[in-house]
Formats: sequence, structure tokens, C-alpha cells
Amino acid sequence: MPTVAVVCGSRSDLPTLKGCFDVLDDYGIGWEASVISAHRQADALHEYVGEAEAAGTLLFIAAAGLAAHLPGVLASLTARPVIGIPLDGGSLGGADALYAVVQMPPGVPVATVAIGSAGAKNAAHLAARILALADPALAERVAAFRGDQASKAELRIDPRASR
Ligand code: RP5
Repeated sequence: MPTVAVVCGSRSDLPTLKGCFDVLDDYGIGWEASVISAHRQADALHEYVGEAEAAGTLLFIAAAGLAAHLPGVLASLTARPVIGIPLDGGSLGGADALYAVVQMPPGVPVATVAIGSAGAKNAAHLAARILALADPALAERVAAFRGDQASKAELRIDPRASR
């Protein structure tokens, strides 16, 4: 079982998660993705989380749209960190999912990132930072990414703006 388990509520969520998978790959973090709906496959979700924990998964990323209960239910089933990605799948532009994912009651935390593909990438970056606390080689890759990002930001300054 890989280090990170990514779970989403529907196959229709997978394209939005591509950036998450790419960033995890860039950091060299092992992951697997599963489609398990909290509403339609509750028993399967319980079973999967137990199996993943027993097999050594350290962190879960959960993504869902609409009444997005998946990250919260997942957090109720594990003591490992859960990062939640609210997805933009309905007529409320993802605000419905954002509220559902971010408004967890005290004691059942879900680290909530931005709606949609930006959040998907940040979920992977946040996972890397958490895992890097106990993984010096990964910590170096996180530091390298941050340095790279800083230098690219500088290159984007229009010379006319600093005259
Ligand atoms: C949520 O409902 C899923 O995460 C998805 O974002 C949304 C729509 O699901 P489908 O109708 O495509 O299965 O549970």
C-alpha cells in the first residue's frame, strides 16, 4: 500500500485530481487512487480505510463535490491526517463542497485546501510537507521545490515595472 491514499467520490472527479497525482509523482511519494462514494458505498469506505491503515498508509487525501461528506467521514475512520479537496461539481460553484469539507466539528479535523484543481495541487504539496517532517530526503525535495518556485517568481517580474 502506498504512503498516500487518494480517495474521491466519483470517477467524474478524477480529471480535477490530475495535478495532485502529478505533484505527488514529482516528490516521489507513492500513492494510489480509489473511487469510493461516502454516500453510495459507506461499507466499502470503512473497509478500505482499515485496510489502508493496516498496510501502512500514512496520510489520506479525499476529494468530493456537492454535499461532500467523503473527507469528513474518512477523518472519522482514521487517526492519520486527512486533507480534503472540495470540488466544483454543482450549481453552487464548489461553495457547497467547501462548506461541507471545511466545517468539521471539533476533534475530527480535515485540512481543507482550495476548491478544484488549485486545491488538488496544494493537497499534494501539503502532504509532502507533512510527510517531510519524518523523511529528510523528502524534506530536501520540498526545499528544492520552494527554491525553484521563488526563482521562477522573480523571472516573471516585468523589467518595466522596476524602472
Ligand atoms: C460527489 O458527487 C462526487 O464527489 C462528485 O463530485 C459528485 C457527482 O458525482 P457523480 O454524479 O459524477 O457520480 O459525491
